Amino acid sequence: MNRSNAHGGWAILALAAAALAAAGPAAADWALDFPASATGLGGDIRSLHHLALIICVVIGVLVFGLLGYSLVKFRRSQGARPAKFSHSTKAEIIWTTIPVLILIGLAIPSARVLIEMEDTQSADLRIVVTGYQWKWRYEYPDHGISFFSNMAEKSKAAAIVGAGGELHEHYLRDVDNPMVVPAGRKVKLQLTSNDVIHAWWVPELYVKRDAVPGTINETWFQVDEPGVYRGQCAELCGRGHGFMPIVVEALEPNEFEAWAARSAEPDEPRAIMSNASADATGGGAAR
Ligand SMILES: [Cu+2]
Repeated sequence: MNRSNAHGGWAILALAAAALAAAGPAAADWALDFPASATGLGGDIRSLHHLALIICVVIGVLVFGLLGYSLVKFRRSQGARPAKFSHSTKAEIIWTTIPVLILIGLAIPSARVLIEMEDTQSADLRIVVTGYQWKWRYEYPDHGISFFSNMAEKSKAAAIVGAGGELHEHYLRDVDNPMVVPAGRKVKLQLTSNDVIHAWWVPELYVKRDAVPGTINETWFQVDEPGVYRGQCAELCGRGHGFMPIVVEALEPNEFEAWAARSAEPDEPRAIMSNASADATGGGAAR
């Protein structure tokens, strides 16, 4: 590269930096870190991530700092002479022991969290989640409730050019029938799929699990506070992948029981008792 080319390169870089700096509105939504957790276990997962990240950053700064320092301090132009030794038992013990201690320090909390994540026993409620192209079906076997969860009509209208829909606050993240769960109770999910691989993902619940045809995957969560938690399919599953959002509505346990009693009645539109009628309704509401 000749001199004028080099100058041209810097000018382009400076222009690009100026353009990036000017893109203020795009930077407004910029954020660091995972979302705050709505579940106790999610908080543990987040803390574990922070612990591992801090250890990695400290190691990275130390190693690259030492490397940079050595490169500058012991450069040939300063008359540095390389040492002649080829083995150092002391150094080998140190550089083996320290990483082993770090790994043990990480393995203990990791194993604790992993075991808890996989422990779906003694759940208070079981929900069977089935992925479809492109919607979800939620079944509550103990309550006789089963219904489809489609993207809300409002988002569908907004997704079609010329349909006159508005880009509202929860555009593409609204459903007609949310999954309803009791807050403060352990909810076990059994996930499967009717066609291709989908993934049920709600970031604030720290739950993301694949829904695979012919297989049942299990996971669980326990929401601390009543509220609405949103997510989406996280496995590229076809044309409508971006249009099968997830909404979890956590209610007080007594409100949940009331909802379940209401929904288990056959004339309630959101509750479909038999598979045959469920398929008919779901098919009609499909995109
Ligand atoms: Cu999907």
